[in-house]
Amino acid sequence: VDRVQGLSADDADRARAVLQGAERVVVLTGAGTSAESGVPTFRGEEGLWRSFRPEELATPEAFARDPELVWTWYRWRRSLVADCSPNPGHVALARFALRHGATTIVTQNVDGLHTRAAIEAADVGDPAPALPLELHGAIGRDRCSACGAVREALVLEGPAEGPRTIPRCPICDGPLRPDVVWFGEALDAELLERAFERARGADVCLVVGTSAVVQPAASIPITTLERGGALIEVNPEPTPLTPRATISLRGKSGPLLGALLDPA
Ligand code: BJW
Ligand code: ZN
Repeated sequence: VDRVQGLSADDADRARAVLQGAERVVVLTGAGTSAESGVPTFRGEEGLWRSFRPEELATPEAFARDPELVWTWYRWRRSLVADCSPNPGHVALARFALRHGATTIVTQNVDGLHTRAAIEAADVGDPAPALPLELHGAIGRDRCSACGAVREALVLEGPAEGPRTIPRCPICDGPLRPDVVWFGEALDAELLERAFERARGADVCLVVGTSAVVQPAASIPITTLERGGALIEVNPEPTPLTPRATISLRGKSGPLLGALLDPA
């Protein structure tokens, strides 16, 4: 297999041919896929964690120690995401998945933008083939840390700023938390198994906008490679996956995904 790095028209053409010709495609997306929608990424130049250390906020220990601080961060991010819309990258992925039967979108993102793109792209049709497996949960849902009940969050509960008590479970009065996966917490076993199963069976894994450092998600593309499939990476920066990529395209997901996935 060729290992080509750096963007040339040839690489993009080859990647397009591989994707359009593939029978089964698995797509793994990360925060970079939503960057052009205005959702900050986690790591890098303007990452969310330049001003907040991850271990201070995205862990069960942080929530136990200072739930107010953690909720303030998530409320800010919820209101931010509520003002964002799917970008051309989300739309191209959704349209491709609707058209190209055996495509599975697996996302680490919690922003719900793949789901919104799927519903918009399907119009009056069935969005199901373009709905993502959301490995790290959804920022728009609350989960009770005592009884586990999950509900859609009421985004506009009270003012965005200022001290507030943390929301309580309507069933058991336990403290609610965002329905996301923090460091040290297990991913949903059934979702994870489905993602790896699709990756094992895929002719190509398209990896978009992830730094590929958070496990176990970062191992999904390796599974496709080990089964003889191709790995195509779309990212403005190199990642730990880049040396193993069949084709590595350096650039932003919005324009690149349109070029790779839209019909001729
Ligand atoms: C663009 C772009 C543009 C910019 N276009 N691209 C094995 C080895 C080592 C460690 C571990 C291991 N297994 C587990 C661990 C520990 C840990 C881990 O991986 N740590 C590493 C960091 C070292 N993993 C876990 O703890 C996981 N749990 C687990 O394994 O549990 C085991 C267990 C089993 C049984 C019982 C109990 C436990 C859980 C991981 C949860 C991650 N959670 C977060 C927060 C979610 C909630 C929230 O959002 O608040 O998920 S962390 C954060 O990182 C978030 C993301 O989904 C995730 C990945 O980040 P992502 O998407 O890659 O974003 P960035 O910012 O890193 O990268 C953006 C990329 O976009 C960059 O590359 C840019 O260049 C690019 N880009 N603009 C395209 N326009
Ligand atoms: Zn409860």
